[in-house]
Amino acid sequence: EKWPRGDEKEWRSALRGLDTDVGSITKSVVHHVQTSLARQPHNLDDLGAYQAAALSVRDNLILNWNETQLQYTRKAPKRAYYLSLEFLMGRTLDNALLNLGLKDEYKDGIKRLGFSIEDILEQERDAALGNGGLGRLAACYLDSSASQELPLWGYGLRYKYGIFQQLISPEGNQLEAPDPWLEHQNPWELPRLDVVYDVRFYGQAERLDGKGRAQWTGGQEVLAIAYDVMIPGYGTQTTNNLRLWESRPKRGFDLNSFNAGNYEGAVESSNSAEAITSVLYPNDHTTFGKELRLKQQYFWTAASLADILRRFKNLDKPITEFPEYAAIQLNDTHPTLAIPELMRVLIDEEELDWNTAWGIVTNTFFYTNHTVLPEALEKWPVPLIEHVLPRHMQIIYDIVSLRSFFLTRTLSDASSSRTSVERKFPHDRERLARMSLIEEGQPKQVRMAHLACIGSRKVNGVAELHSDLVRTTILKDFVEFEGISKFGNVTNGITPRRWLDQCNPELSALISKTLKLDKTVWLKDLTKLEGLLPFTEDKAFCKEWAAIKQRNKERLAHHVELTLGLKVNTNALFDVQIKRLHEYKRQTLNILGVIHRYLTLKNMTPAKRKKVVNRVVFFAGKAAPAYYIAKLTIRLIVNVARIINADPDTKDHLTLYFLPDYSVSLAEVLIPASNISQHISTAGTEASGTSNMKFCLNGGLLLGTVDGANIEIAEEVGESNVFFFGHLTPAVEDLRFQHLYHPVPLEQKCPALAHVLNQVSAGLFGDGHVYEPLLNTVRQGDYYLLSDDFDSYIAALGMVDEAYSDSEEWVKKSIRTTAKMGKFSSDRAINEYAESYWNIEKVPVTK
Ligand code: GL7
Repeated sequence: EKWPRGDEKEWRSALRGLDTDVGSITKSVVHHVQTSLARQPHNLDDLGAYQAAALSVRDNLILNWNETQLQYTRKAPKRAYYLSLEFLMGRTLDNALLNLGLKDEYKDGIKRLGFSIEDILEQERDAALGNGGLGRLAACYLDSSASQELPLWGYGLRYKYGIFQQLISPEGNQLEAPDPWLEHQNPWELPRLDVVYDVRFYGQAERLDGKGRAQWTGGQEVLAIAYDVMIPGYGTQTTNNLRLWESRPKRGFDLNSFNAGNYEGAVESSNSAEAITSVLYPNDHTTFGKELRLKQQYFWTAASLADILRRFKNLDKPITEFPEYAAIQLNDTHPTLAIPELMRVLIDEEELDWNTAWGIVTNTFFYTNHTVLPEALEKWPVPLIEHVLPRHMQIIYDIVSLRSFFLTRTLSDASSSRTSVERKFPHDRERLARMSLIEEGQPKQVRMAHLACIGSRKVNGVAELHSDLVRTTILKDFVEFEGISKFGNVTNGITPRRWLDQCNPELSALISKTLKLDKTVWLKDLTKLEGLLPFTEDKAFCKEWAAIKQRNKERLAHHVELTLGLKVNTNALFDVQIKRLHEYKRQTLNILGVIHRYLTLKNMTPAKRKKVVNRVVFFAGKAAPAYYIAKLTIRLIVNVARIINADPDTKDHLTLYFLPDYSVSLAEVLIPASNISQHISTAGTEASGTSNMKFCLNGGLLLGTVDGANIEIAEEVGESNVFFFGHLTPAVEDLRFQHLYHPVPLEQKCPALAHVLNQVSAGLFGDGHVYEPLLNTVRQGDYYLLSDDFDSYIAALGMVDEAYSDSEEWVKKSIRTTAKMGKFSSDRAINEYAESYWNIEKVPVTK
């Protein structure tokens, strides 16, 4: 077909970029005020100004997005797809301005219209489509993919309600309120009403022949509608795509029921279809086997695969070349149904034979494991899958029956070098049972990690220690079966754009000035920060470094005063622990340590107290709504704060805050303000952690256990700049064994901890009875080893005090820490995935 339609000259003169001088920007903002918002200058508030500014910025993103997608289509490179149930994006406007390089222009333009950019940025609601680290990691990877010019798309769900809003009752209980984040229009998404797929649930699957083919019919059909979110790269024109699916009823109305006078029945199908993408499950590290969650997982993987396959088919290549054009990353086991789903499409629709199909599948998928905690390893009851996805259960059984439980590394290998587990380990029945996709029991369950593992080309963990644990514990048998080379490591990373430049602009400016480098250089080659090392000897620089930290502390104090009405002492060490509430993360250890400090201070004379380092402790984080012990920990923190902050003897020396409703935006205020942050999980439980990286990048020191990425951070910054404590991973199992079979009374084992627990029981912080279930987790069994690590924890806190007292040396430690954080850029991580896993290359996009 002829292009363009109409007069080519007309098109050419009209098809050009937008002007981005300040004058044009004000014009464009006002244009959106008038047309998109239909509002008047005289009644325009900050929210309206934000929306108009966002729409104006979006115009720029769309043009880059169009150009990028055109290049991808023209050049037809291999692409990567990141399937994640969670994308914890936070706010977009500030990031878009930074990445487009238009921050100053918009600041001036907005000012000319009588608004301040800071106030406008505050109007934006967080896009909180995630629980914690796993979801935020996905967001950082999107930023890095576009910044590194890599052809990557994200696929997720467009939840109507993100992670719940956390409220704290006067008694200190967490309450959950919905997060209707789409209530005000979302300017950052483009509905693609033409990109629609049918997704089937339930019904019957009938086998057609001996070749494993079947026909799946009946049941319920639901529509998946695409919404695209533009992901701009920093300093590139590349603008990648995050495609989020919304569920809609296929027939908005069942006319038969309607005619029969059953109005409620007629709208019912629409209710249940829409429920699929209604709400993000708020559980972190736990799975519940709920039907709706299974439907979410299938709905999203089926729509995403259909979309990826349709794009591939436009290339007119034989289907066997699919893995040369698409690499699909499974972010944890949540999208594992993509494996049987691709088998279904290849066998039932493309009519391939089983081995060819399995060869394509095992060369397309990659699986990242994000945790070894048993309660987080997904298992789905066989009867549930049979009911909701009958065809997929057949395929899983076919895989189990060793049809394809083979080593098939490359397509050409598929027939030649196949080895079944049975053939490789004859007569080892226990091993077969351990490795099976189906766990025996009432009911039988499908082990999703096993399915993800055997269906993928490669598997990786998210930090060195964690990847070792994956290889030696949960997937050990698979390493022995398939060979070690399939099992790698990609240590997590964070984007320095959001987590340094945006959240800590003063520090960013100081770094640029000192390195004599434009930030566009070092923000994309973070190892350049090493150039700061010589400046630890530069007094003026150190002074400026410390002054910026101080101003960030004041900014946080200001925020607490605005939101909670409380005055924070900024003349103290700021100690921060912010993350999901979980027993393994041991916020309980922290609060018991605070109580210990309080009791110690109470016992001192005023003169002696004055010599102690003043400390302000911040906590923030959400507990899963059904996680009783975690909620009790919040309650204890809030009530300890209530008592301690009001005690005239100690309140100048020790105060404590629980900041409600932790979010990406709150992290952006907290992280730059910290002197020390706590990452104190029981050794071997925190796969990586990523906030540890964010704090250190902002010159906050780390107090932690020898766990996850803490270890690699210490390797980089030097052990003398971190505060390590606690038992090591290899000791954990033995200690747990001792707790069970040779328990030592707590009074004897750790008198200091026993005393603290007794004070809580005795009612020092309100009704002690309330806390018994929490205290008993320590007194009985102590699975997370608080009693083993308490003394060394308190000693480490003492070392922090001592180091902080030497303020000059402390600043040097802070600078050295930032300087050595280059490794933890998500640019490094995404390039590792691109090269060693997906085999994709950069696609530069130029105007
Ligand atoms: C997590 C890990 O707990 C966390 O340590 C890691 O940094 C993160 C990203 O890899 O993934 N695993 C997990 O199940 N959740 C995580 O945050 C929810």
